[in-house]
Amino acid sequence: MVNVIGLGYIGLPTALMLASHGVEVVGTDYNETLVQTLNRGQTTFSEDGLEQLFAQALAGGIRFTTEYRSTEVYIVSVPTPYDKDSKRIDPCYVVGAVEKVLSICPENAVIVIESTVSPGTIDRYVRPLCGGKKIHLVHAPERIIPGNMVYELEHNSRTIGADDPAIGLRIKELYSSFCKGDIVVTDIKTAEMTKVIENTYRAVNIAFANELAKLCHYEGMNVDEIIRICNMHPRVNILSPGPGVGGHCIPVDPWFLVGDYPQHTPLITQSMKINEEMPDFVFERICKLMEAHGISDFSEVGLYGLTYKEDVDDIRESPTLQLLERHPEAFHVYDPMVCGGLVANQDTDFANFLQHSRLLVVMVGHSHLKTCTEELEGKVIFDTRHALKGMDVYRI
Ligand code: SAJ
Repeated sequence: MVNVIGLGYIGLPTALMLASHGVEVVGTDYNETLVQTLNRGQTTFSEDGLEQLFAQALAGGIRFTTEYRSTEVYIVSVPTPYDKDSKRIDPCYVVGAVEKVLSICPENAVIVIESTVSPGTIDRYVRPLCGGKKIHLVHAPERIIPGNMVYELEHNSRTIGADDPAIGLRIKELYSSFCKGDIVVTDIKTAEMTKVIENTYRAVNIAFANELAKLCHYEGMNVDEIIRICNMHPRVNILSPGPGVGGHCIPVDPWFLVGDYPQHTPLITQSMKINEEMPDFVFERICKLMEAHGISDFSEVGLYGLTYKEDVDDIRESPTLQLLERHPEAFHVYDPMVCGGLVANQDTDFANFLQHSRLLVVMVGHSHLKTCTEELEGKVIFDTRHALKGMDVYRI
C-alpha cells in the first residue's frame, strides 16, 4: 500500500493515477474539509481528465483520510514555500509530514519526497529526523504543468533520486505503473538540483521575453512580430512576455538558489526582479493609456483574468493579484474561472464587467475571451498576453 501525504495539485493526481493503475492507495491530508469533499466523490480543482481519473481511482479502491497509515511506501507532496526575506526554502511542511510518517512507519519504509526542494534540503532537514531508524529516502520531483496535468503525469519523463540504487529502481517500478516516459535514477541531491534548475531555466527565459517587451515598447516596435521572426531561426526559441509570472513554482523555486548561493546567481536574481516588476510596468502602461483616452477614473478600467495563467482556476501569486496588491485602485475585475468575492469590485457577469470597462486590460488569455471578440468592439483594449490576435489592441 502507498500512503500519499498531501492531496493538493500534485498529490491528488498522483494518488489517483497510482490507484487507477492497480496500486493500493490511501490519500492523507490534514485539511478535513478537503478530505470530506473527496470522500463525497468530488474533486477539489478542475483539470482536463481529472474527473475521469477520479472515477477510475475510486473503482480501484482509493481511500481518503486525515490519518497517516503504517505502510512500506510514502509519497510526500506538501507545499514548500520560501522565506520572503532570506529567499531560502521553508521546509516546515515537509519536515512536519516526515515527522508524522516516522512516528508510525515500520523500519525499512521508503519515504519519497515529491515536493520541490532546494539542493541539499533532504540532507539538511529530512535525514536528521530519521535518527537511528532505518529508513530509505527518495526524491521524485514532479514535472506536470497545470492545465495539462493528467496527460503530462502519464507521458513526461521523470527523475528519481535515491541513496540506494536498488530502492531507486523499486520506486521507478512503482511510477512505471502509470508513467510512460523515461525514468532516470540518480542520487538525491542531483534530483533536487535538476528540479529547481528546470523551473529556473523557464523563469530566466520568461524574464528575457519580458525585457524584450520593455525594450520594444521603448522603441515603438512590435515585440510579437520580432519574437515570431527570431523564432524562425532553428536555434532560437523565445518565450512570451506577459504581465508577470505567477503560480506556485516559477516565481518561487529560483529564489531557493538565490537564497542558498547568492554569490553565484546574479543572472537568476536579475531575472526574478525583471519578472516581479512586470505588474508595475503594466500599471504604468494603464495610467498612460487612461491619460491618452481621457479616462480619469480607475473604476472605468476592467482587468480581465485573476488566475496565474490561461484556462486554470489557480490564483496563487497571480500577476493580477500582484498588481492589485501594489496598486489597490478601484479597478473592475472579472475571471470566468474564479467565483466572485475574491477581490474588491469583482464582477461575476461578463456583460456587466464589459459595461464598466472603457479600458479593458487582458491579464489572462482564457479561451473564453477568444469566443467573445464581437462583444469587445469599440473598447480600448490593452492585451498583455497577446491573446487577441489580429485585433486592433495595445500590446505589451
Ligand atoms: N509565462 C509567461 N510567458 C511564457 C510562459 C509562461 O509569462 O512564455 C507565465 C505564465 O503566464 C505563468 C507563469 O509564467 O504566470 C508560470 O507558468 P508556466 O506555464 O510557465 O509554468 P507552471 O508554473 O504552470 O508550471 C511549471 C512547469 N515547469 C516548467 O515548464 C519548467 C511545470 O512543468 C512544473 O511541474 C511546475 O512548474 C512545477 O510544479 O514545478
